Amino acid sequence: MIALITGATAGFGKATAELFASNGWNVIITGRRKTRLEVLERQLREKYSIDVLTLCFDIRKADEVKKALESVPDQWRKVDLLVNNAGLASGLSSIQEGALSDWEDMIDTNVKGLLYATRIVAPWMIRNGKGHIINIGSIAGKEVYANGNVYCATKHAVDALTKGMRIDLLPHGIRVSQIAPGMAETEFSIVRFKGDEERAKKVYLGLQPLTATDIAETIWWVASRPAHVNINDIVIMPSAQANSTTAQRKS
Ligand code: NDP
Ligand code: 8X3
Repeated sequence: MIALITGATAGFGKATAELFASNGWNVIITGRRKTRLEVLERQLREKYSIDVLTLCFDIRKADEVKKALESVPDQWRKVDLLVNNAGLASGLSSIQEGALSDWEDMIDTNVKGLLYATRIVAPWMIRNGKGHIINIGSIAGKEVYANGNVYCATKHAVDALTKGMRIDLLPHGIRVSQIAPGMAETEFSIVRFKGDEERAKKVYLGLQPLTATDIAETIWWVASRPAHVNINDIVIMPSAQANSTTAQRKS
């Protein structure tokens, strides 16, 4: 079995690559940070004796995505699972103050990047007569919160695209699922706040957030249902979080 996981250099993607590898899957891991990919490839090969293909590209760039994925040898095109995970939030600003570069980054990564990868891998799955695509959405794709405007819009787009993809790929026997997490402590907030680790830590202050492993296990569960079962959508939250704006924090 083969899983292609975008954004496998950190957080959910890395934990997912590890979990699938530990279950004997071969994995295609992608991201921009080449050294991290190489280290992960070595670790997975040594620890689990599986095969790993590393593809280093910027998912915002259609030509880079195309070049990398079209370089994939035939035996690797039998992808059973595509996890569209690469994504980010950049900044947390009102609509009147937001930076255009942040907006472009989020739209290009979370929406266009997901589309670029899907546009190439879905035809492989159609040719193989089977496949499963799991999109990583967010609670931000179900609700909108103050200053989350464009990030929330990109995740609402992932929500809509998941539903659309499910319809289009139905005749081809390809399952399409979404997992929409609430607060999870990864590099996500450090990226959102441009490397400000102190500010990032405050996001999770006084509560126990989800971990990357929680999400990897959810992805595993969704991917390992019997062939006649599709999990359309899962919203997964820390027990201390009720919705985007309501969390119970200990002082
Ligand atoms: P991390 O920041 O820990 O990981 C993000 C991953 O995405 C990295 O591997 C990064 O790789 C990759 N990525 C980002 N931009 C690009 C790019 N331009 N090209 C290629 N790869 C890219 O965050 P998470 O693991 O938390 O996030 C994973 C997904 O989950 C995202 O879609 C995020 O929106 C979503 N999510 C996160 C939540 C959270 O609270 N953490 C909650 C809900 C959803 P590299 O930098 O090496 O390119
Ligand atoms: C990440 C969760 O609440 O920061 O998608 O938008 S949130």
